[in-house]
Amino acid sequence: QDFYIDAELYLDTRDAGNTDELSRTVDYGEVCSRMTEYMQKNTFRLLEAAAEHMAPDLLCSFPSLKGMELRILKPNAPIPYPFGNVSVSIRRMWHTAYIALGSNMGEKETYIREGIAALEGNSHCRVKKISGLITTKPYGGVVQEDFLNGVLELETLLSPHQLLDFIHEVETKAGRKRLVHWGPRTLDLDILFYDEEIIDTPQLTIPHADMANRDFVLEPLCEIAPYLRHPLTKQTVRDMLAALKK
Ligand code: PH2
Ligand code: MG
Ligand code: MG
Repeated sequence: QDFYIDAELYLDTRDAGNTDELSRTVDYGEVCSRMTEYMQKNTFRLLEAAAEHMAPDLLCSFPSLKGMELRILKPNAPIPYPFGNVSVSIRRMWHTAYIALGSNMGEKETYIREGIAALEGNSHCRVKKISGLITTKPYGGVVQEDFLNGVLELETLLSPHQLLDFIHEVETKAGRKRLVHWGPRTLDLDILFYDEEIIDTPQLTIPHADMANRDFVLEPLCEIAPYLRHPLTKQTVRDMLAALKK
């Protein structure tokens, strides 16, 4: 079948603009070759599926791409009426998320390091920064072992709910059993922030609702992102930590 593909690429062009060097930008010819190859090698029933799979392939193959709008058009769709094209258009971006890391059972550091490795092993995730790990007293009233805590910064193509499903999978693979609410755990991964998004669904609350009361979150977060602002209170992480210490 014939397809037309229309791709709008989002990237910082300033450097290429100033230097006039092709190596400082994305070569649109290479992008076209990759898209053509992708459509020849893969088969999908739906235009939706072709777009959904091709966008991350491109965003992972060209690291300076921050996002893209991708439209796949089918000029010869089997519709018994006169028409121009049918098309599906999607916009996919790299998003920045902060994830809290916690463990208070067994080899705590190993659980956390393996959790980080699992995130790094997902092609739709890139771990950008990892805080130091700190030992903390259990918070929340349950008598249990001390925790090891940290925070990481992640770039991801996953949506917030996809990211939540993925970190649950990683927790489960670390042998996490949900027995006591706020009880002992091999590995706990909590989404703190996802861009500036505000989400409140039964499954997921972003920003993390209790962050301002948790020094074991704010301390490591302040190490890697002190001037990050809470999208609701507009406070920086640094100010949240100072307020909590008071
Ligand atoms: N996590 C909890 C409950 N209490 N206390 C510490 N110190 N660290 C944690 O990660 C932690 C906790 C529930 O997620
Ligand atoms: Mg938690
Ligand atoms: Mg959790």
